[in-house]
Parts: sequence; C-alpha cells; structure tokens
Amino acid sequence: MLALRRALPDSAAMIRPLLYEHPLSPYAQKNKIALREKGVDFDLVTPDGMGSGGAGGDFVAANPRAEVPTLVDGDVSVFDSTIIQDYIEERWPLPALLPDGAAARARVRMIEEVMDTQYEAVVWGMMEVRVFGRVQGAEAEALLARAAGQIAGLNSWLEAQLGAVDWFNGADFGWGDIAVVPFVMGAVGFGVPPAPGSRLGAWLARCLARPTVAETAAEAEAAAAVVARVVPQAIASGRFQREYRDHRLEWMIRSGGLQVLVDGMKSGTIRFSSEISA
Ligand SMILES: N[C@@H](CCC(=O)N[C@@H](CS)C(=O)NCC(=O)O)C(=O)O
Repeated sequence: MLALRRALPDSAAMIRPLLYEHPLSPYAQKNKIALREKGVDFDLVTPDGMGSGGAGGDFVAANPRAEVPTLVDGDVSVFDSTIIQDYIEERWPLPALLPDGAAARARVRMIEEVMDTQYEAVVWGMMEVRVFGRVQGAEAEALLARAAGQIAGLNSWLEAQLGAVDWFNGADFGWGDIAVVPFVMGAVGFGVPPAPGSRLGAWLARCLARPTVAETAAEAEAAAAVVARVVPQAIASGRFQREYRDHRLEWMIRSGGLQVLVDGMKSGTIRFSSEISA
C-alpha cells in the first residue's frame, strides 16, 4: 500500500491517512480519538506480526521501531503517539485540541508524559500477568496487588490534577483528556477502576459519553476478547516474543518480577526494542 502511495505523490492529498494500530494500544487510542474529534477520515490497519516480534513490510518501512501507532499521510510517516498528536494538531488544526497558553499546554503535556511512561507501565504489567500468564498463584497475586496499589496512587494524582473542573484540558474536552482516558480505561479493563464516587470516575463517564471515545473503547473491548483467546497458545508455542523496554522493563523489575524477565529471556518469549540501522 505504501509503495502505491509513493507512486502517486500528486494525489497524496486525496489519499486517506492510514494509522497502523492495535485496538488495545493506549498510544494508538490517543491518536484515534484525536483524529475522530477532528472528523478526519482515516484507515486503520493492524500490522501482521505486530506484538510478536514478527512485523515487517510497509509497516516497518514506515517505522523502524516496528511499534504502533504509526501514521502514514501521503508521503509522510510519523511514529510515536505524542509526535503523531503534534502532527495531527498541525495538519488538521480544527477543532484545536491543545488548550490556550504556554502554561496550560505544558501542564497537559506533563500529564501525558506521566501517562505514557508511568501509568502505561502498570497496565502493561497487569496484562503480562493476567493475559500473558507470566506467573501464577501467589507470585501473580503479589504482582497484581502491587499494580493495583500503583494505579490507586496514580489515580489520586490524576484526581488532584483534575481539581474542580470537568476536563483535564480545562473548560473543554481536549488534549489533556485524550492523554489520560486510554490508560484509565486500560486499568478498568483489568479490574482497577477509579475509586467509587471519585471525580476521576465522573470524568471517565463524561469521556465515555463522547462518541469518539466510546467507539475507540468498543474497538478495544472487542480486541481484548480475541487477544485473551489466542495469546496463551501463541506464548506456549514460543512464537510470541513480547517487547520489554524502558519503563515497562523497569516496572517488571521494580515490582518484583525480575524472575519473569529471566525466565522469559531463557524461553525466548521476551525481546528488547529493535536496534536501528540504515
Ligand atoms: N512511545 C511510543 C510507544 C508505542 C508502543 O509501545 N507501542 C506498542 C504497543 S502499545 C508496540 O507497538 N509494541 C511493539 C510490539 O509489541 O511488537 C508511542 O507513544 O507511540
């Protein structure tokens, strides 16, 4: 598909942008919600081999990290959800998702950084235990209890960031809310929701009332059922190598899962990030 796009540069402006994604990727969810809020007509593709270490083809040509999300817009390829959000905001400026003013923008970007690196690591860790079955019994319970405590702490931090207003972005839904909602939904999916009666819980309900968020959440829910069915077999067969890198790797070690890492490296079901070369 990419080759065809490159062969037709003059018509690039008429070609719908393509987002490589996985419906369960909270990073891809950020970009999908942003594109939907802006009314951009786009295509979605989940790359073959994604997540298992077997990706290739046009997807890897567009992103040497072989990670989703990756946006292809005509001749332009962009990877990393935060850089893609920036691209989307500049390429399709209306409605603006960033709040007004340097301070407000810095604030939502800092929240985004915490979500992308710290909150995400915990949700990923719960998935490693509950879906990928890295440990069982008391070891699993210990990792999940640690994760639940970390999410409770992060949710209380989020509650403080929200303050008395309706949206992380300020007066209206926007960048700050899109940065938070995929990750909080991920924790809910693993049975760790915002505290009952919390402002964060009320905020989540407001988000889910938006069609753009509801559509993205429904796609994730449908994919979760499929993943839960196929992943245990794929892991057992040794075909699936899960990427352990940066904050995720740190989470596993800090939370008591060093042996998970050692076992996964021995069995070949864990890999690190792609090494890039020309
Ligand atoms: N910093 C990146 C992280 C993207 C990322 O970690 N994506 C994961 C899915 S959630 C991925 O594609 N991993 C590659 C793999 O598992 O093969 C971003 O913000 O987009």
